[in-house]
Amino acid sequence: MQTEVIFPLAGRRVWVAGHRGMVGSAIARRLSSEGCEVLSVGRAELDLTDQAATYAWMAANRPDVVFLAAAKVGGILANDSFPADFIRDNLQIEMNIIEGARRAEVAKLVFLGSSCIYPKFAAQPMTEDALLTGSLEPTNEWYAIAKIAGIKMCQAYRLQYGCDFISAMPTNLYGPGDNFDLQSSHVMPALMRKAHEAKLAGKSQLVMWGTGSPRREFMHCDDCADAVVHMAKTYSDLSHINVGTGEDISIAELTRLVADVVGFKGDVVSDPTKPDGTPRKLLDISRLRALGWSPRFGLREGAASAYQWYLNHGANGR
Ligand code: GFB
Repeated sequence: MQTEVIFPLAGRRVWVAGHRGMVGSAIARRLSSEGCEVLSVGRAELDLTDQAATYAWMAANRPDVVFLAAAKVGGILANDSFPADFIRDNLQIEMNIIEGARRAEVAKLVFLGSSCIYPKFAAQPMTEDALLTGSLEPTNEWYAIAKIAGIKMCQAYRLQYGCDFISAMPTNLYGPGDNFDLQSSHVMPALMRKAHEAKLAGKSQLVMWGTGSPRREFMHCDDCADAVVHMAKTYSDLSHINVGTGEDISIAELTRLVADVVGFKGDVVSDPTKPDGTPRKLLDISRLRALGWSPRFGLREGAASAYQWYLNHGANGR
């Protein structure tokens, strides 16, 4: 089903806030085929937690469209270890860019959140209506509250000012440009790096955090970028939209899949001192599918392409 394009991007000035991150760089790549001008600004030039500087940059550069992919992100250990950093930095970035977009008369803003906004024990798969119906997962409730605030800001700005600001809630993402630092990263890049280093070192064990029983949904960042660009062109309403693949896997099964992709033949051992987090985070993507979008990447194919990127760029590649 081909949905009507209500907001063409051709000829527009499009700012990807967070363009150097995994999702932001994927969105910038995806926009190259839209006939628009892609704007970007590095951290050295603009600190997005600085309100005055952010307003001034937006007033001077007048983007027509903003993809708000800039955020302080991290895996379960980073979120659990630095709650103040995650809630403060993300609230500041969102408030500065969303209010800055109103002041600069931005025609369309797409705010990117995360599937951790939903209650820890939400019914699975999680629909957009599950938001705020139960308590959050303690290891990342700080980040989750910041992202829920971003959704609410976009809704409030639509109601009070008529701003066409929409929200996309991606599931766990992976792919080129990911963070491979073993302390701050998410599970997919962490397992990939650990399996790779164990293979090279001839080690017989690969350490998996937690019990391995939690289930997660993994979406390639290029699929996510394609989905949020599609949303920018076809969606304008109050509700946020889930962005995922509609399929999940246990962490134990993921560990075996990554070991296989990497070619690590040893044993997997669990580290019970690390948290499991939410038992399951599978998104219902019916609303995204109703917009005429469906995922392209299969998990094994996506993991293999992410591993190839890691081999070409190393742990600190960008
Ligand atoms: O990807 P992850 O850090 O984030 O952890 P969440 C997912 C699951 O993988 C947890 C397990 O059960 C981890 O215990 N895991 C196993 C590992 N081995 C590892 C490892 O080596 N590293 C990591 N990091 N995990 C995040 C939120 O939750 O999801 C963020 O904290 C964000 O705010 C992100 O929302 C999308 O999926 O548990």
